[in-house]
Amino acid sequence: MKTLDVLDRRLLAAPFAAFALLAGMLIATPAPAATFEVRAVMSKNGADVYFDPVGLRIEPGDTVRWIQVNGYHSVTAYHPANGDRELRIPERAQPWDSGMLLTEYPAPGSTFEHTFTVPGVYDYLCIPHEAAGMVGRIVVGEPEAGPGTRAFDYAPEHHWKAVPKPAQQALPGIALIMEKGAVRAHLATASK
Ligand SMILES: [Cu+2]
Repeated sequence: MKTLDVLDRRLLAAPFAAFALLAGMLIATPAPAATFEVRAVMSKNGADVYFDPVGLRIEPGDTVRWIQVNGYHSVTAYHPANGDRELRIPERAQPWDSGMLLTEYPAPGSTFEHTFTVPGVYDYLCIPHEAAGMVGRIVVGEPEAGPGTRAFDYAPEHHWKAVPKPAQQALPGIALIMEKGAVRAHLATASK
């Protein structure tokens, strides 16, 4: 146990320095990373498709696990690498695309996970249902002034594929996400 040896020597030689070192280690220790679940749902009559919660606040290092409950969906970042879509995740962040999830939960192939390390706002979509407003938003740490905070079509010179109106309207406001932590999908709480 090399670390303990070092600490022992410090404790013998300089108790106050050792105390300061230990206190510093305790303060610097980040909260353990958490995993949050988001359900990808199609209503029984097939009319409604949504992610629930549709808005989520997490901390850097946390993971989101999407679960395909009914229907067939993807979990895809708004990013030019994904079908030339508008960049709506932090510039330094890696885009992701689950591809079509193959089965319904709990069968294998029904979940997708992504770990978020760069703070900021992340918008994502379901490729088959983007036009129906199946999108979600995740705030990692503090929102910062990245692409996800900007108005839609903020860079027309790129000729990115526009975010459809129903998708724009389905994305919850950043302030609401910061306040609530998790914003439930309206359709998830509707009685049908
Ligand atoms: Cu979908």
